[in-house]
Amino acid sequence: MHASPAELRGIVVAIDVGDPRRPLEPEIVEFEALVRAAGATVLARIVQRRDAVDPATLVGSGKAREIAEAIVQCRAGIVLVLNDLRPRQRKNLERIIPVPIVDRTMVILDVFARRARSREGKLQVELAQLRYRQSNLIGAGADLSRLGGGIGTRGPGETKLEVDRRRISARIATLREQLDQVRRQRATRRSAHRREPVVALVGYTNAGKSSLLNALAGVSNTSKGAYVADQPFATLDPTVRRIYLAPERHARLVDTVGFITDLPKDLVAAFRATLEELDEADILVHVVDASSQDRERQVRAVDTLLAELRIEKKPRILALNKIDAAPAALHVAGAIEISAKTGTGLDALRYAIACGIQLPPSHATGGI
Ligand SMILES: Nc1nc2c(ncn2[C@@H]2O[C@H](COP(=O)(O)OP(=O)(O)OP(=O)(O)O)[C@@H](O)[C@H]2O)c(=O)[nH]1
Ligand SMILES: [Mg+2]
Repeated sequence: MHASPAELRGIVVAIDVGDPRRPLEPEIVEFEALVRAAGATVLARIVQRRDAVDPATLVGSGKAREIAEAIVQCRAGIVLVLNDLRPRQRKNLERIIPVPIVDRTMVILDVFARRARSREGKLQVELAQLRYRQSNLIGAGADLSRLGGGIGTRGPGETKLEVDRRRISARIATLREQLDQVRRQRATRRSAHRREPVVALVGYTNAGKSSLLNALAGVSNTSKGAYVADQPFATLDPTVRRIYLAPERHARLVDTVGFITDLPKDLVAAFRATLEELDEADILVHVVDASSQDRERQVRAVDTLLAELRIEKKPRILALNKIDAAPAALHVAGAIEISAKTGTGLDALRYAIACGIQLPPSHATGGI
């Protein structure tokens, strides 16, 4: 981390267009969690209520000056904008606001960059970051984890930008080749395993997918288990475990990257191969954080993404997780109530999975 502490102290800015179908509060709370996961502190929140975003400066120009003053007062080093910024808006805002300005997509890309562990994960994140920079005319070297080097590297000269652009295109081509290679290797590995049914966990980030994987596989969260944490995008790389369903019946359970509302399209494109693991699944288990007040919005976001990935027609089980912490009155028809933490409902879930995947009779009879 090259940034000085002041640069990681941020002010969160959002436009509220007052859309009753999309209240701002859950989105801004989620954004602040992303900002923290990216390593910055939120010093203040500035929300502007207006009918539409300003095409030139996103917020009104008076508001932009107010933000500039707040930066001086709080000694903040970065502005984090919930709304997506167009290149022109960023440029105009940078004339008024004296610190780097980043939008939600950049924050999500940065969280992914911090979490990537596998070679494929790292390649995918870098590809997504470069594609985003390319389409937003942001110079190379602008990423949140190198804030000192200048996220929003305010206006490198034309020539520098040209050089950056050529460098970015060349690097994108290399990354694509390397990813293709990793993917071919994975496809070969996968076909070698292709006997047992595949069950994929899908769900909003932080819903408890990795905890459920560990619980069903009978490993603890701390030791050999998949990484569990109370933060968005703890998991980036697919993890597979063999799980027991019933006597003589096992399945391969896949845990993968969580979803979020408006997952940046460059990320979806870069993570297509990881998400393609879901294509292989015989059944999906949609894990919902039943304890979250935001659960309905989260369920809708997952449904939307499943449709975008064209896997919405796969057999699917709705699992209401964290039922130990959920309101007592919560009941959803057809859903299975579970707790990865206490083990509640896990037998019912195994049973539902076993029924849902309908193995051939030789497997299903329990080995008579
Ligand atoms: N109370 C309660 N907390 C849970 C339960 N399952 C998971 N959690 C907590 O929820 C948080 C997120 O759990 P993870 O398993 O990392 O969630 P995930 O869906 O894999 O999240 P990402 O990988 O970030 O998308 C952790 O703090 C868990 O301890 C549960 O059944 N009850
Ligand atoms: Mg996880």
